[in-house]
Amino acid sequence: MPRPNEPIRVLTAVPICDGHDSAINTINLELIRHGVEVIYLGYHRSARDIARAAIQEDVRGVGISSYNGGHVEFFSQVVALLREEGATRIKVFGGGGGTITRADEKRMRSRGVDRIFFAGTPLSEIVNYVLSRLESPARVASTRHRSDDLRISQMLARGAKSGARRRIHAIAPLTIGITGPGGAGKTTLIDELVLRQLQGDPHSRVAILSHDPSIVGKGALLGDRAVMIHSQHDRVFMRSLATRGRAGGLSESTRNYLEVLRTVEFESGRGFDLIIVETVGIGQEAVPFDRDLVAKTVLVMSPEYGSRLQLQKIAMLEVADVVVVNKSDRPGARAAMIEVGQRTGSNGHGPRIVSACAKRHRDSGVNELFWLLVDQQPAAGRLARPTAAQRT
Ligand code: B12
Repeated sequence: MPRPNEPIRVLTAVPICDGHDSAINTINLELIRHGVEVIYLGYHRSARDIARAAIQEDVRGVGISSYNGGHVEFFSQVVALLREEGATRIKVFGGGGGTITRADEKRMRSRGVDRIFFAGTPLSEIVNYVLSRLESPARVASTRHRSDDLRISQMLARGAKSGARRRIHAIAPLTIGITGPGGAGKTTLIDELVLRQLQGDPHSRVAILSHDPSIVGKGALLGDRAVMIHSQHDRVFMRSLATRGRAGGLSESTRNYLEVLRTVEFESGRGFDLIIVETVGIGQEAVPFDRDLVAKTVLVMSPEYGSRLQLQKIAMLEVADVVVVNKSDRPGARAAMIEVGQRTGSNGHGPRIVSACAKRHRDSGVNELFWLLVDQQPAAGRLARPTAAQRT
């Protein structure tokens, strides 16, 4: 579990059927300002999604903001699910203005909720609670009912400490590195790739390491989960990582974490089939993936990169295996495909170039990318083969 001197990580969310996210957005920013790493799951989230994400993210606390009622049951359910999975030390706290009464709070506390903040609470009181009450790592109670998620989380925590080498599966998972400037649609694209993998093979497992930048001298808002839909699936393990001052798009722990994920074994005897590493939004000069870190690299761009001259400066165009020009519905997307083709064709390296619109359901460009990545792998037997519909 996390070391005491590491930044405190908390997960925050708004319950299902509730879109009141204004309060939690304010609280997130205030916590980040005080050095906390906040994994924000977004609004309209089920208790199960929240509990699973909290365990996968190895957080010390879960903060819930609830306004539309049902809070006694909802908060209690999150506590119960965490306990069921063996993660009894993750504290559940939150608020909901005047919609949570003192009487409700009593009932919630009796069911294991750690703290409720009422309307008018100064933000400093919330920050003090998180910094003092969640100061120590959330150690895991000994239970025989540990979920795969909790087991993998513990493996990652041990792996980050020791950096020890481990036995890697005979069939190594396909590891794909996905990078590109902020706003190019990396996270949405990953979610769509995950969907295709899950649909293509009903037993396959996917892991995602997703990076977001730390704010200098402060915490970080790790918000990729809030954008993802398919990656909340039971067969997906996701860990959000803050860069913690490391330049280049990845974190100090990325390599160790990847090594650990490659060794994970499930009851079926299989490991992860696909591991996806997403960098922070990168600049022109960045080449985030060492050759030995991932098997394939994908650069995701939007058509709005500026002039042809700007393309000359993008270092990843020299080394990426595939370049995705995303947002193909935008004006200029066709011209961008031609310009990127001319730019990459001239360096003799020749990455595949794919035009995609990741936000579109069943997009043929995403199908093509998935097919390209999966089919070129020696271990493709264990990866989801593209269906006929996906190949079109
Ligand atoms: C702003 C607001 C909206 C905005 C939401 C904007 C947004 N993106 O969040 C809009 C206008 C969109 C909206 C819509 C609706 N709203 Co409205 N809304 C409010 C309002 C006025 C303020 C809530 C707020 O953000 N407060 C600001 C925060 C910072 O202050 P606070 O609530 O006091 O919270 C403090 C503590 O509780 C604590 N806290 C809160 N959350 C958390 C979380 C953590 C982790 C921690 C540590 C602490 C903490 O910290 C704060 C600091 O002091 C409340 C009424 C009210 N006065 O509470 C109604 C209210 C919540 N809304 C209500 C309703 C009914 C709706 C709608 C269903 C209306 C409709 N028929 O369409 C929709 C539903 C929207 C949806 N999709 O869910 C009702 C809910 C009634 C109920 N539960 O029985 C309320 C109570 C109004 C009322 N009196 O009827 N709403």
